[in-house]
Amino acid sequence: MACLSPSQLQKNRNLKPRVVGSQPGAVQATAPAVLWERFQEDGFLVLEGFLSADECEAMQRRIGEIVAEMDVPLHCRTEFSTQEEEQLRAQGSTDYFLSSGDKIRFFFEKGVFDKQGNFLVPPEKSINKIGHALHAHDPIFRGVTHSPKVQALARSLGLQMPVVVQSMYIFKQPHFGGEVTPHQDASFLYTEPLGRVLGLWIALEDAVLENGCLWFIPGSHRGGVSRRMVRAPAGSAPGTSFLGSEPTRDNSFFVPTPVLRGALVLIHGEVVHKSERNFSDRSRQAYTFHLMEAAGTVWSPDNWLQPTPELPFPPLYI
Ligand code: AKG
Repeated sequence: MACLSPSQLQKNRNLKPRVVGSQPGAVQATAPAVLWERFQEDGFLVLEGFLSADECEAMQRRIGEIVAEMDVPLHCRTEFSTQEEEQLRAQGSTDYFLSSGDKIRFFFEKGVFDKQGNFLVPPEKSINKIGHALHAHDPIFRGVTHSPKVQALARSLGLQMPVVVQSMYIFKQPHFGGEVTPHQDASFLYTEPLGRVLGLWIALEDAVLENGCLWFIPGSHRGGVSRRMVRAPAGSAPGTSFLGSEPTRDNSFFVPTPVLRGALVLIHGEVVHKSERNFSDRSRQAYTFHLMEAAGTVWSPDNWLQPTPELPFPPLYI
């Protein structure tokens, strides 16, 4: 597995993010070839004005309802003190994560529960993300994921048989929404050949430096994958392990990518990206999902996320 050399990274340093469109509707007017070229060059592409404020609002309203009804298993709310109990908790949390691929599940920020499992902050302010199958189970999120706009975009990028592999609603809570450390999505969503996974990340609120916008290393999608998260044999702890490691990368290689509410950011499966902790008093909510071009692609059986009989990866074009 290859990763970028310092000289390759150095070449990328001064590239600026490319932004297409600044008004709602601008994206549709953009020539597909231009989109594709920019995306190929940088490994990411900002499409401002992809969704309207009303479309963003509808998703946020729906998430409010889902959170109001959420059921949080005890092992995700309790901090145990003995080593045995801690192991049980860790195993329970691992199972909760590993079996979340075809469900709607809730994942929390650190330190939001007391020892008894009570919320120390209001529940709706404690969630880090909801994953990993909103696109399959909720009509609003299914509607956005399979919308004519998204399908048209996928077609314009030349995708023949895209399938939806996962979705996440990311909260980036005010004041303590955690950082997302530098990574490549293909570390978790590995395919052969590489280059078949595409993230679509939609800003439901303005995402700026202060509330933890995305940062990218332009061009870093050309260097292969530096580590992979693989599933351990069933029943073993901790459930997953890493092959390889994430190299230390100079912060100056990253380009901040602030966007307005409604922007869609296309993320190549191998581009290195991150987001900082949100220290501001504004949240930075986003809905993101990943597509795989299924034509001629093998989804790694070692990935933590696997299609299930209940939820095979649904085709995007329906
Ligand atoms: C991803 O979806 O791969 C991300 O890294 C998202 C990070 C974020 O929303 O802060």
